[in-house]
Amino acid sequence: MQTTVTTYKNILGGTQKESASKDFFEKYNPADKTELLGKFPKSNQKDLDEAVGEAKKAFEVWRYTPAPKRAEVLYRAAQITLDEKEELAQILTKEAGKPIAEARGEIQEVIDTYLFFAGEGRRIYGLTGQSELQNKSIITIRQPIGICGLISAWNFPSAVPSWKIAPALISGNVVILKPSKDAPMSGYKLVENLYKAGLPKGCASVLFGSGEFGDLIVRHPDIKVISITGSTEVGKMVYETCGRMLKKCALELGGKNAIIALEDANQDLLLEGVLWGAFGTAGQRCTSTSRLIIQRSSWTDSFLEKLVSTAEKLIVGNGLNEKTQVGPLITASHRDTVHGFTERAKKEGGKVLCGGRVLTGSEHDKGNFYEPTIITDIKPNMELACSEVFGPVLAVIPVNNFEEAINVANNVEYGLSLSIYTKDINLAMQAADKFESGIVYINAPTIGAECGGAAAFGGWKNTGNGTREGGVMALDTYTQYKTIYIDYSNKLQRAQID
Ligand code: UN1
Repeated sequence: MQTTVTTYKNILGGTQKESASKDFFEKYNPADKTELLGKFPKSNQKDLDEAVGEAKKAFEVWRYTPAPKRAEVLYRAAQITLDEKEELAQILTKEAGKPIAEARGEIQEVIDTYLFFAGEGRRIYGLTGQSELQNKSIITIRQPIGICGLISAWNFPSAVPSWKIAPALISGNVVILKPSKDAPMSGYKLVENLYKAGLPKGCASVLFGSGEFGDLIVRHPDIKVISITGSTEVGKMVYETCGRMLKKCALELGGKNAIIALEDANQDLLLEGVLWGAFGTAGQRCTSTSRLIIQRSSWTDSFLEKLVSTAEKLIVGNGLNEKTQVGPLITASHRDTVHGFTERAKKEGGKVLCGGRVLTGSEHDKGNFYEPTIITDIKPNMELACSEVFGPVLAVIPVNNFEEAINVANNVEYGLSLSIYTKDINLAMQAADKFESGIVYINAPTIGAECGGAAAFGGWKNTGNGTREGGVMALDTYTQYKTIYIDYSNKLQRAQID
């Protein structure tokens, strides 16, 4: 029985503030629709203008704070996040539904992200080069851009905002975060903890709202950088607006990721990898494995049987239960969308090996649960082979050989994460070369990207616009170059002009 419901405020420039709209939206637990998790403000233009005003003032201080000092805030935030890891993981599971072990992993990702970008505070390297003239130097430095509008998705409501916040702040920018209305609390906690860690007032705001409010952020003339994780459809609209306004824009959009299983694959490893890639987070990752492209071989049938029998045993339920392996889908309407894909796949000739139904009965009636689903005999041009489902539905596409497997893997509009299971190093490396994707895995599933150093995260084709989160490359979104010529010849020198 629900007793008290928390009514949240925005964090506007460092202090809690009600929205000028005085209006709210409600957020329920996807595993238990009777549990109202909180009421959140529906922010409007007035709130945004106020947050921008605070951000502008803060930027003038933060941009001139030495980056190693800025880093200290991230180090402290990492420690606070570690101290509160369990509490934050519980909040995450309640709002996004993912099993608690996955939620703990996601909070660890926040910690790792803060630690990595704090380290960058002692680097943020530019470049020095050679001048065409004597007694002249050229150095190029990176400088912050200003106010960054960060719009995040519900499926990674802690890690993904941290991928945006950390590189933005370490580079000297200030941020306004709009968490997804379907998982608003984790983003709020992130910013709250940054303030606990000593972030100067105004450097970060959290404004709650829906997609329409996100659009106000994208259109605000004083917000100079937009980073959004969401659907390809929304990303295209955002990019159009940013294009017109000449804003920097980072897009992390849809995926249709695949594992290729060659006939020499280690079957035990493959089995685990496919199950985790397809059904981890109930398939609600932009990196989820939604296609298994399997080379026809003597073991294909027995492997699929084993895959099915293991998938059928996965425990689907409330993520707070330590035994749960697959949580709910985020909303009932999203579950209906997922179910629509399986229904249409059946009509197109797909053969359902397991799942394909909305889960009902006892605990399952309370939430948006869907059976882990495996559908085989999917042809490369069918809807299930091409469209992003964002749910626990795996399309099995049998192929005859390596070349066909590569062609099928690339035969989609998206290009986020592709994987190959083989013991043949030559074929593994040829696949890595030919895959049309930003991320490649060899003998590991398509999920589980890291955030540090070389681990650039992002996709090719309709998955994005070429920007990257994670890795040092993330700094490209949040910095602009400035080239400084120093002429110490004491005379007017002219470079070659003919
Ligand atoms: C996402 O689904 O938007 O690689 C990000 C992974 C996670 C990130 C997914 N670390 O699966």
